[in-house]
Amino acid sequence: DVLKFIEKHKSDSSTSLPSCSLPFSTNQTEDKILPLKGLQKVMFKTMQASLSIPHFGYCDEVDVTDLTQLRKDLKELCKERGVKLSFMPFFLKAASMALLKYPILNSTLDAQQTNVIFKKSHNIGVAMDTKDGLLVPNIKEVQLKSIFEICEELNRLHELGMKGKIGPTDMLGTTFTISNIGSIGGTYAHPVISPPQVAIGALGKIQTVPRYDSDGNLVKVNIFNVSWSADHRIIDGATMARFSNLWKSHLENPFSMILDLK
Ligand code: CAO
Repeated sequence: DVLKFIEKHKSDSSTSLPSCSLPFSTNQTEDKILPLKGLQKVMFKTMQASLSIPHFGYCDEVDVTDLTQLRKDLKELCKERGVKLSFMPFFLKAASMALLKYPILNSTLDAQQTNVIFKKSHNIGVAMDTKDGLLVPNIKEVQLKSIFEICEELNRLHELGMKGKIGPTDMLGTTFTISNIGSIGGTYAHPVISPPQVAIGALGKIQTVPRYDSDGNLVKVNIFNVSWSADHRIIDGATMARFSNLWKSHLENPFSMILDLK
């Protein structure tokens, strides 16, 4: 479907703005009917297919106070090397490191739904709000990439997305997805799994809030909320929670990631 869409899309300029983003004026006198096409049609079909998956939801709060400082320190270095460092490369690398320990979250069900295929590559999809609407290109082999390489790849995809030029190679073979809806706003989400993947995480907005530290002192921290959805037919809640705990601990103690960075 994605391939067909991309082919059609090249010659179909009417898909350049998704109809869910079209503004209406207050003096609109009639209902407006727009056919579902292009990306929206693909989204309709994929999301329809995801209805057959029993979603298990799991949410938590992640303290990124130290990561905020680390990113600030590294941002200039990345700028000197020509790339913009956001939080995403850390979120993606931490996910890949946790997937190595809990590979069932990076698996797919075969077409007959009788075998679980543990994927060797961590091709992590990044939900992107692009010129054409929602697209989910992936960063390939995240398990083999440095944070800088992930950052470069994310910059490349983001630039293509802004120009409406993401191609099929960047869209195919996704094994796990992260949706950073927090860059737009919001706290919690209920992300929808895109089959044949079995898990997805949605990240909320990073906010500065008061919390108690381990000594009972009120401190100012930067937190965001994560909402995971997993396919409960093959992933149990405890596995999801353990994966999330590991991912969270990498982000809350970003220096600990260095030990296992490839
Ligand atoms: N909370 C607060 N700030 C955030 C944030 C969050 N969760 N995520 C990113 N930011 C910040 C970034 O750090 C950056 O700050 P600076 O300008 O100070 O560097 C700024 O917001 C802009 O970030 P960005 O959007 O350019 O880059 P990114 O790598 O963080 O995110 C992308 C890239 C593609 C994920 C994002 O642009 C996007 O499209 N998000 C929407 C995803 C979406 O639509 N999900 C829903 C899918 S289901 O329909």
